[in-house]
Formats: sequence, C-alpha cells, structure tokens
Amino acid sequence: MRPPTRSRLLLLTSLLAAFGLLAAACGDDDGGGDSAAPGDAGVSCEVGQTDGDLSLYNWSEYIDPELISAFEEQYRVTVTEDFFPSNEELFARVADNNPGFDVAVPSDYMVSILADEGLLLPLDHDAIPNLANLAPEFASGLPFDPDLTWSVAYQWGTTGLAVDMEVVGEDFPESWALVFDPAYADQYAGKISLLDDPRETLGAALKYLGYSLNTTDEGQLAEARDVIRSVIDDVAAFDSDQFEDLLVGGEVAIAHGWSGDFFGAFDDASTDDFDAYERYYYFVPEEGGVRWVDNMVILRDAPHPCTAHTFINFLLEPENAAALTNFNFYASPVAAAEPFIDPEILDDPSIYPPPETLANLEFIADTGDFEINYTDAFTAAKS
Ligand code: SPD
Repeated sequence: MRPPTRSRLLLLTSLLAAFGLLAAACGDDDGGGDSAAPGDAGVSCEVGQTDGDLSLYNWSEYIDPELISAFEEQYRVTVTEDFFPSNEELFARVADNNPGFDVAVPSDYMVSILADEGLLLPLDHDAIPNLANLAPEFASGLPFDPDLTWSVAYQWGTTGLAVDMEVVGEDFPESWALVFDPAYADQYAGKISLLDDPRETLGAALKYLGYSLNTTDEGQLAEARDVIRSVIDDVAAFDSDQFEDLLVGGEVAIAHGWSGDFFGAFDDASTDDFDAYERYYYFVPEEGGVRWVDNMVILRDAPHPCTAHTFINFLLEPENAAALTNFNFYASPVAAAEPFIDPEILDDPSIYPPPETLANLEFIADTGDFEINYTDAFTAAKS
C-alpha cells in the first residue's frame, strides 16, 4: 500500500482514535496488499462480467432491498452489506486495510481524499455502458472527479433542518439561528439533534456565521466550533443514523439531517388519518448549506472488481436508478430514469431543488492538509 501523506496520516490517526479503531488498526500490519498510486492501471472487465460475490459498504437505508435481490438473481451472486454513518468513518475503516469491500458510496470530498490516497480503483468505463444514461452535469465536470476516473454519482440531495411544528409552531425563522443562536436554541433545550459529522455540522455553523463551509481560515473555524459549543447543552444528540426517527418519534423537535431520510420518515409516519407532511417541515436555511453527491467507487484492493463494475452498471439502468429514488427520496443523477420516477418526487422542489436554491449551496470540498482541523474542531466542540 502506498504510504499515506503526513497530513492524511494525522487525519487517519485522529479518525481512528475518534472511532475507537486505533488499537485494531495498529495490531494489523499485513499491509492490505498491493494498493497503487493514483493513475495506475485498473482492471479490464466485460460488460456484465462477474468474478464473485459483492461486498457493498453504504450509508444505512440507502438502497431498496428489492434492488439487491434483483441484482443477486440476475447475476447469480450474493450481496453482503455493511454500513457507515459518516465519510470519516468510511475513511477510517478502509484507509489502513480494506477489510474486503468491493463498492463503497462516499460523498464528493471523500472521493477526492480516497483517490489521493491511492485507495480507489480507476473505473473501466467500457464495462459501464450505462454511463450514457447520466445527466450531463453528472457525466463530466464534477469538482471532485471531473472525468469520472474514480466514481459515478449514486444519489444527490441537500442538508437542512426539519422541525416538528406542533412544538415549534409555524412562525419560526428558516435559519441556522434556530439551532445555533442560544436565544432560539435554549427554547428547545434537549429537543435538538445535530449530525454527528464534522464537515456537515461545522459547515452549518460556518454558513450561519456567513463564511464558506470550505474555509481554511483557522479563526473562522474556531468561531464555528464556539457556535456549536454555545448551544451544546441544548443538543440532545449528535446523530447521523436516526435523526429522522428522533424527530417523528417526538424525542427532538428540531433535527439537522439529509433531505431524503426525512421524507422517508414523513412518508412512513403518514396514515389515512395523519399527514406527517403537515406536521413536519424540512428546509434548507436561508444562509445556505450543503448540496452533496454520494458516489459509487470501487476500492483499490476490491476482491471482486468485475462484479463491482457490473453492479454500478446495473444501478445506472433507468428503471433501477428510478427504483432507488422512489425508495429513498433522493434525486437521481440518471436523466434516463426520469420517466420511471414518481411524479410527486420529480416535481418536489425539496428533492429536486430549482437552480436558484442550488446557487445558494456549496459542495463540501477536500481541504487537503486542513482537513484534520475540521475533525479536531468537531471533537473539541462536542467535548
Ligand atoms: N440514509 C442515507 C443518507 C446518505 C446521505 N449522505 C449524505 C452525505 C452528505 N455529506
């Protein structure tokens, strides 16, 4: 394996410590095989080729189980899934030694970090003819992987706040002030959840302060850390896995989280007599926030790289890409999927935001050597 850069080594050490994985990583010195540097040749696979079962490392509740079954049946392989709650945990899990995952689903900036570290396999585009189904903005020019050398978009969405209007009322500012200004947050003490995610939550605090969420200014980052600290007693949970359930379950009244997870929970909570969409409301605060793209990548030492290519191609089939969106309420990068997407989803500006909303949002970018400052500041903010 190519040795990590010094700054990444610091980041990895900090993340392994944060996730309690340091001892395990230090005890495992078999090196993880012959990982190569970016730019090295990848594999060559036939369209539809399989070379064994597939191990998928994904965010939780992010794929329709019926799609997994359909892939297993069509290609006569078994898919096993494991889950991560943040990009940083994904990195910590695979950076020292890939435990056997084939495909993972990192967000934008993490694609860039994994690629820089030589942890990804370059894609064989000839084995993924369904790349032709991508919308133009996902087919090239993405800031983290402009030529799709390492990744193909899986789903995209926004990050924002959702409120329980039975608690908060209907007259509230659509602002990060709701969770970061003690004048508001103290009113909902113990009823607020924030994402357990350094870039997302510090990013939200930075936007609240009027800064870029990709700042590399230590002073601005310290201000954002202090904003989180100032409301720490109001925060019931830092949670990236169940924030939507905390909200509809009544444990919190304001939750920070990802659009589609909220809509899935609102849908599940609705009955013939109860419309959850009238009680809960998701918005991206007026100061702006994150738009993100999650992406399919093949890990450098994936045991089954051809099955991995075939899986990616399978999810880019229009009907399959639509099934993904119809299941998880996130937008599809596959233009050819649109005729198969539920029109209510396609026409929902919270799921497919209009250009004027997107213009106010930023992608999280890889800040290189500065990245460790985000993980350290977040640890400090929470302690
Ligand atoms: N339940 C799956 C949610 C996936 C959200 N990924 C968004 C990451 C943005 N940084």
